[in-house]
Amino acid sequence: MPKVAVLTGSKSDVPTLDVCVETLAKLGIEHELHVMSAHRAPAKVQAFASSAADNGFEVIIAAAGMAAHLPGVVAAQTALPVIGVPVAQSGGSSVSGMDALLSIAQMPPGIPVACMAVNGAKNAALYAAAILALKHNSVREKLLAFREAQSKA
Ligand code: RP5
Repeated sequence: MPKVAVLTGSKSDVPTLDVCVETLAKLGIEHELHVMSAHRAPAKVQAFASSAADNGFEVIIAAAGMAAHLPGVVAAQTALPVIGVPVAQSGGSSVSGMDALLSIAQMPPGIPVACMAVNGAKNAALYAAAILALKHNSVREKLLAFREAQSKA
């Protein structure tokens, strides 16, 4: 069974990630949600990222706001695909997520991170599913059914 890690930089980001976790669950994808800040808990991030592949994760989703370094810091320590979600909280950053968007999108050459839209947590789950679908037929079937239902709706 494929497993996805959903990481967030703060407990305050978790509500933004609800739709990501719900979508992964709908697609039958096993996942774990962990809060770990690249700035406030760097040792925890290093330990998790460097052992993620050995611990059975195949894709990592990392969400953060403001100077959103979590996706890039995670990507620097694993060869797993990392999907970044820039977070804009109401009453949070004064620049509406542009800070997090650019922090995640503007990775230097050599360490890529896929960057979703600001608060694009649902697409992060769907993109993770698309990656897993290359190898896991059960995920491919659920993803195709999701797309079909979406078109009909
Ligand atoms: C980032 O700083 C987090 O991802 C969060 O979006 C932002 C603010 O964090 P809190 O002060 O709400 O914990 O690291």
